Amino acid sequence: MAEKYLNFVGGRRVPARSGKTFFNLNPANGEVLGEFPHSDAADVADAAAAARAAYPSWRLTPAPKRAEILFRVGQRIAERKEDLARAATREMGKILLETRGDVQEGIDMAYLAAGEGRRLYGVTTPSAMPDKWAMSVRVPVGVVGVITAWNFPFAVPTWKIFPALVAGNTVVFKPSEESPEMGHHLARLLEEAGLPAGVLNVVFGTGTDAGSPLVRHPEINVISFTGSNAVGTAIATEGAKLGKRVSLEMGGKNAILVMDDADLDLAATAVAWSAFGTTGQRCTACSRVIVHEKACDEMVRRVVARANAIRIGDGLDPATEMGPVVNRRQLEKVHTYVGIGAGEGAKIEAGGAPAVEGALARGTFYRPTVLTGVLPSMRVAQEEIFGPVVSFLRVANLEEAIEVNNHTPFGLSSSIFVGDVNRAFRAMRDLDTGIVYVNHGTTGAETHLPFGGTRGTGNGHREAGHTMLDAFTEWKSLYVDFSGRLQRAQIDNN
Ligand code: UN1
Repeated sequence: MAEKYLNFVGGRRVPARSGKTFFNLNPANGEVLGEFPHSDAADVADAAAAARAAYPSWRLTPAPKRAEILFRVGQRIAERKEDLARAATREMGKILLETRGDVQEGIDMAYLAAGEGRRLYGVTTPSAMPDKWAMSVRVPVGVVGVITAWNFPFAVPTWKIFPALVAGNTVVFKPSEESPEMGHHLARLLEEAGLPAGVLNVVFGTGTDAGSPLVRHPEINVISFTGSNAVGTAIATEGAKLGKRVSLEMGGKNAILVMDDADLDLAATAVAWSAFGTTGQRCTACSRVIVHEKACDEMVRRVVARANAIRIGDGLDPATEMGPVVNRRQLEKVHTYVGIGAGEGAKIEAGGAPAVEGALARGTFYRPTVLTGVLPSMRVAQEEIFGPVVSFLRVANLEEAIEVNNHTPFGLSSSIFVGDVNRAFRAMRDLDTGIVYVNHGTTGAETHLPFGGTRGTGNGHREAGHTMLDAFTEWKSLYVDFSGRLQRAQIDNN
């Protein structure tokens, strides 16, 4: 019997009003891990009402007190890191080494956001008038709707929920239906750390039935979303009509540039980690290698050797180096893209098929895949695949490499392997992505730097880092006139 989980609304655990449920499956073997409420608009309305009711007193709770809860959450996550990592591996597949990192990112974020409780800096500035004080402060926006993806089922929700909470907002959180258990654990940790009832509410379910009503609900002031471009664009459109603030974190088509003077061994290791880590299912995953023609054949040889050597299997097995793709639909999508690439003229140098031998047949596994002869305009070089597939594009020089990198609808992360410091700085300046790495792969952003991308990756917001509060606060300007007379700005002083 699968364990039954409930929504978390106003501090109580409740089923969906409809009584409907869905099952959470392990992508490594099809095992049923849990049964969760399949929520709809009625459940979202309950959660939004609870969040609204909790808002007035949470807003007025001193920020350092709000932060204390986050410090305690950070400690509790650290104590439970291994169990949390195992739960994440079971429900979404990536290997334990990486789910430990996912949980660690949540710990880092807890301490980072908690630190804001004693900062939350405003700005003071002189008034243009005598005997008058001027300053601006951050204030919470209200109720925040959080909708997240399954690939970082712990870290990414913390990037949104912790800053929203420390700033004084209350939250309704809809985790991905592919990773609901981690949403449950996060809520439990916050509850145990002393978060008052209603400040965080969780509704489980699908984007269509629970996510859309959350976006449309009038009590939800901000939507913070991580997921696909199609859904993010629909949320932005809906949010614009309703006058909501929408912060979007969407796809990537991230590239590693490899120049002719690069350390090719290091570059190949970084390509393999960035392309096949998390089974290629990171929004920061490397899906293109843009390589100088003099280094191309050698790079292909090295990356193909690494791809063929990767041990595929259940992420709970310490010997496994790459886990499954999250579900069958995604597996089919990945395979379809490889077919499209081959149809467009790319050569499959490694992988190119699901992995089905022995116990792998029970899960949704795909072989690490390397495509060569890819041209910038091909669909496999333009569209996000979100699987363990990397394409090689050959270029003549740095300028062409940068041009090719920037020629996609996305701009999340990019990287360059190069020895020459002048070329490194040119790349840092001209690569049009929100994150640029030098002599490092495209994944592994740290929580205390802004995270996000240009062009189709987002809508201008950056998560975490010193920008973490921007999506979740309004600026309020305050003027205090202590002259005892009416002073007319722009008139009396000119
Ligand atoms: C994501 O894939 O949605 O930079 C987030 C990284 C991780 C976060 C990835 N720290 O790869």
